[in-house]
Amino acid sequence: MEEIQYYRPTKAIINLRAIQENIIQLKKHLQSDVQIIAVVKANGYGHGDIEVAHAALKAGATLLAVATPEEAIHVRSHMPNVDILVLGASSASFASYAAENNIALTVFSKEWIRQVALLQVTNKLKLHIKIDTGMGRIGVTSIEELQLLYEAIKSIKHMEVEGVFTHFATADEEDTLHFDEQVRLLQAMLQAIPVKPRLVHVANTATALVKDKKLQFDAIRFGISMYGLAPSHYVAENLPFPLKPAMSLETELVHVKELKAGQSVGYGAEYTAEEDVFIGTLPIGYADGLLRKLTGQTVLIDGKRAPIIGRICMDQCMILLPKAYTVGEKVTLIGTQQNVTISLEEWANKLDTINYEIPCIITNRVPRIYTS
Ligand code: PMH
Repeated sequence: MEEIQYYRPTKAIINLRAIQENIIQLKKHLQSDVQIIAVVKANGYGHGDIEVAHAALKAGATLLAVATPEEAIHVRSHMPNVDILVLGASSASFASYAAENNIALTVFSKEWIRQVALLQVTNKLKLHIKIDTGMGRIGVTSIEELQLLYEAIKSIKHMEVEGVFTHFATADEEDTLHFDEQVRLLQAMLQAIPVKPRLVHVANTATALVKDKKLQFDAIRFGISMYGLAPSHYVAENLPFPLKPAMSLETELVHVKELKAGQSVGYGAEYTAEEDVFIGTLPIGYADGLLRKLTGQTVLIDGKRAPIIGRICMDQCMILLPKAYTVGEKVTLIGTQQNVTISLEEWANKLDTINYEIPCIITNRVPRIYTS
């Protein structure tokens, strides 16, 4: 493949080896024969769906999960043979493409089955029935609804119930009240299906890592911790193996200047130097995902923390330097320099959100560079 030349030093480095090691460790933790579904939706949680998918399959994952038909089409266009499951709702009109291209779809409505039946799809359409046991998002909510849906699917020749699944709302929390109720409902619902489908999968990362191993069923859907991040503080404290974060975010100083006491920086002239200081300009801004609320967040330069000062611009921001560094000096926004680490969690705390959101907000303008 032709190497793309980048003329701006801002890049997200994705360590594919870390992704593979997270999967290899997970595999050791799983009961034998439990398959790993690599969740590569949302462009692989911002890490790059295709590259992550290849790495995950090499490390032992057997199936890919995406959220939307468009994501499935994208993966299929690069990977002709892998099994793909769309976890979200697909419009009935996608069924023909899905059947022709071996893409399994999530189903939770009899009406949807009726609409697809009218299309007279001739290839086999693989379906995974979604049961809503307490997430309240998509899925059948009663045994009766489940049985009617199952019968509707069975009545159509080219449709196959390949899987059945549910999703837990609180698997990453210490309190198990809601979780236990979901498990109870799940068991009752599973018993109502006459023939067990090939793939029962209910576990997300948190369930797979810290819950009863029986809930691993036939496959687990491995998302956040494949990327080396823990789903919550609670899970982080109870991990069965250490995780390796895959993404770091780097750039370089593109400009360095001395600011005299009283001079200011950026829109709104919000930062004013109290003494003579050195200021560095970084070629990264809110259009790259460095949200304006990250003012005050530190970055690493020469192994030291330096704060982002003033308002973050669309494409650039300024940092307060500990001394006069030269243009081209490496700056790490997420990652490690000389044993000092800025984690995605640190950004998440600053933005009052969860680590899941951080790699997703790093926009497409930031090239993903892969290392292994
Ligand atoms: N399965 C489904 C249906 C999901 O929606 C998700 C994550 C996963 C598996 C993977 O979960 P994990 O990353 O915790 O392992 N979905 C979402 C979501 O919709 N918002 O945040 C995470």
